[in-house]
Amino acid sequence: MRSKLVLHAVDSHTEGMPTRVVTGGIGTVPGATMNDRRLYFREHRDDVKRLLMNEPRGHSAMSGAILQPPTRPDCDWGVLYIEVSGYLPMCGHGTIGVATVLVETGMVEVVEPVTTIRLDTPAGVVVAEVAVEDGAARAVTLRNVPSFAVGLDRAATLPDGRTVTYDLAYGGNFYAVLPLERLGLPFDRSRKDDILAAGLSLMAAINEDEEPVHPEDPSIRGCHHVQVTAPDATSRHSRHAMVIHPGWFDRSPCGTGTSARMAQLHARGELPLHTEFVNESFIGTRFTGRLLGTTEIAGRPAVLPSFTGRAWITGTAQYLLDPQDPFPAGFVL
Ligand code: PYC
Repeated sequence: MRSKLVLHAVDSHTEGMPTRVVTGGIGTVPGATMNDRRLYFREHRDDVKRLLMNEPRGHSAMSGAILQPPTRPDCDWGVLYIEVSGYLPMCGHGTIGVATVLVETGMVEVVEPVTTIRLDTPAGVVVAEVAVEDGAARAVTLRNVPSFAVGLDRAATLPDGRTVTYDLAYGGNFYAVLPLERLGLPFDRSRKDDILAAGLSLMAAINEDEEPVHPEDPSIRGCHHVQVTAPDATSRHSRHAMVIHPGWFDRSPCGTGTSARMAQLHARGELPLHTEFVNESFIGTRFTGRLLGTTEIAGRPAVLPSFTGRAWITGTAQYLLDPQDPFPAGFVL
């Protein structure tokens, strides 16, 4: 057995969505902040991301997180998020996977009934409160980064000439939110290919018209997620399909998407603070969220979201790269 590298990982899933948590083999990525490290990794180590996420070691909806020493003294661990599609500033399901792995492998001091872990992410500090019972992580509640509505009732013109209105909100990534029926489609998994195509064309139109940019960090930009809601979605219990660039669905209820959705509902006056909000994924799994308070981001009103979900460890692995492997960075079909 020969290998050019050995990457240690603990694989998990959060409410159906995988997170490959890389626990060793990368070293400390250069950068004064986790966002600097995200940009460095994107520029210099993309082959490692592609090796771990693409086929044959991953698949077209693969997602992962790389553990790092924190860049700030008030955090326990740093996290970089990787996906088939790139490098997210923040990922909710991934962070729930990370917190579960940290507890269940003993990589943090485990305290029952609640272990609190402070995570240094490219989008800011995220606090994980892990409910622990007999050493097992039962559920994880995240206090996410400040989230805000960017605009309500914005209009985009699709390639077929139709104009569609949508809301745009930030919850660690930018999300377009709209009822699926506005795209002329039923909320039906048998129409998933049509839903993906429609979501991706709206995403392209949004980025072409007016690419969103985070007001405090211009490196966080672009709408790569479209949250299309089911006809029976309410401001207390929403069901959605999450279309993600370049063409896959989140299997989990999407933590940053849940945060953006709560910010959007709050901006519409439909979700008060401290009120339970259930967000359901395309496969029927759920996160339960609530807004803990308000704040400001670059002078605009923002909210402080939290949400709870569960993750399970599915395996441990050492990923290798044989020097003769014809696909050193994997491939996407
Ligand atoms: O849970 O935040 C999330 C997420 C983003 C993309 C996939 N999952």
